[in-house]
Amino acid sequence: MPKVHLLDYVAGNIRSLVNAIEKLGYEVDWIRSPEDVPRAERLILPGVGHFGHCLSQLSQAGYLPAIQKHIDEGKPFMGVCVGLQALFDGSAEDADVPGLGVIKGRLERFDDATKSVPHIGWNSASTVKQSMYDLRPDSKYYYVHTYRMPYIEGDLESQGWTVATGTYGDETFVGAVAKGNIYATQFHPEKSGVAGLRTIRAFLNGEGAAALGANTNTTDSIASAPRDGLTRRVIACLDVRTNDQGDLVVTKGDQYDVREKDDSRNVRNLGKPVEMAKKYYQDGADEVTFLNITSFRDCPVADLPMLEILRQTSETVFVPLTVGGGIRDTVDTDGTKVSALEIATMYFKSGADKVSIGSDAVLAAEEYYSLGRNLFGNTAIEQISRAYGNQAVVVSVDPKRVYVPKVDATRHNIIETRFPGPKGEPYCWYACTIKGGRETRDMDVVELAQAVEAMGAGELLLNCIDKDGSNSGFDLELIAQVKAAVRIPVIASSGAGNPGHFVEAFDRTTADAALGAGMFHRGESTVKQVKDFLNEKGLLVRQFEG
Ligand code: 1PR
Repeated sequence: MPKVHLLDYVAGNIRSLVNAIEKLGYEVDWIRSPEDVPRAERLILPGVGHFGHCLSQLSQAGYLPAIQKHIDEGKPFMGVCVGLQALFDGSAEDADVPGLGVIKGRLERFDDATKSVPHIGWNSASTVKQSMYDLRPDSKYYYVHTYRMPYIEGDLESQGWTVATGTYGDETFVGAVAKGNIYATQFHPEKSGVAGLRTIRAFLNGEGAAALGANTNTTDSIASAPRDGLTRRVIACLDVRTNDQGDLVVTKGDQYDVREKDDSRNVRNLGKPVEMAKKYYQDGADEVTFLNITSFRDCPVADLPMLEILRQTSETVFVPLTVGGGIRDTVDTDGTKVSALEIATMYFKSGADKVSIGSDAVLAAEEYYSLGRNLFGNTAIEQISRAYGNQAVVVSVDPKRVYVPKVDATRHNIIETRFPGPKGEPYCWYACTIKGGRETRDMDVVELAQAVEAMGAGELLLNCIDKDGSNSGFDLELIAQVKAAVRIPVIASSGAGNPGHFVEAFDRTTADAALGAGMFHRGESTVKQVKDFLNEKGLLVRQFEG
């Protein structure tokens, strides 16, 4: 099997990259010291997390001269995400740490005045009438980043680079660059489905470099490329737990009750997690989320069944995988303390791209406010986002409505609702819950959202207990309240019953993504039908490439 060398320089969730390379028939060999670099024929520099952290690690370990030499010798080199950013002079993310300086320019932060940051989701990598590693104008690629290289027409081209761009809001940025033996992508090709595998293949087999710059029929100029190429994300969610027979099943509740309504009160069994995730990927899901809703309390941490589910799923599903449930400091069955960061690391090594934190986030937010909004770096959110980047940390929120008769009836952030309470109350606030909705806390959803954003969460998965399993549509009032409170992306969840509900979420709120569970599991609509309907209504979606 032909080999490709991957630089293993920093803790990162790069299992997916390995899986993608192996899927293409190549063997991964690890570079674990600068002395190993000269034996690499093709070298990939993956990168997740913080620019300064990655570059400092590379520099301290003595990698930078070795990488530079590899590049100077004309051997194939590919950088992914921070691996692309590393090629530039530097980044505003850490102004004190220099990049490799192979490309002139500095990265800047996306402007979050009118859009969510990080930029998360499927966007274009468009080139101007030029072939570039099999990137295609109609394909979409998965990006997740806060800093970007602004695209100035002609600038990089005048230095001999071929450039592919994406556009987010009114900002056009560098999505990929290539010259000679160098290819680098801001997006994650290993998470970009078939389109991503295609571009990795073009790097590995040398055809991308050979054809670089050849004439194609793509866009005339970047200015004429479609504006704002970010698609509406559709996420399939699988709630996983053991049933009464001890089997691991996908289940789905109504208002978080996952047992049958008949006398049996069995846990609803809707299918097998790995099979269902694969089906949703093939239907065009933009992401798949697994929530371990019982946390498998009596099992040694290293044997968590979710780890095996992730390992198997990530071998065939090349879109981002999120895993949630039980991510908190804990004590193992043998009495050993295990930190939330260690649990997250195990998940990342098994193929997860993001972890989702529920109960622990609420408790951490309570502490944040009780300590006068000060942070000490010790919460699970802070630790995991520091090590893996904000984009790797999702906070899953399980709020439920509390109705009040008048504006000053509570200290909480209220809304005036179009759906009054049982006694006609015209206002409500959303109380955060923990332990799968079993315990309600004196914290509202706005307080939680703002606290976890301050801690470094990269995204919110906004469930709603009142709506869960109802098939009656998302709680648009809740989504609007949370979106107005934070800058990070918000995933609308709970209540989806038909494709029209997804259109509503995107048309009537600024939700960044929308998630469905029961309607997909029960076969009422497929992910494809949802995306086709969004497309019909003029909302940009990623078309699945088989
Ligand atoms: O608290 O960090 O251990 O995380 C536990 C995780 O498990 C949380 O993300 C919490 O939301 C989830 N969870 C706990 N109990 C349940 C339950 O159902 N009994 N599931 C549960 C939450 C909610 C959604 C669901 C949407 C869409 N599931 O993810 O998929 O509501 O459903 P629908 O489209 O069918 O309406 P921790």
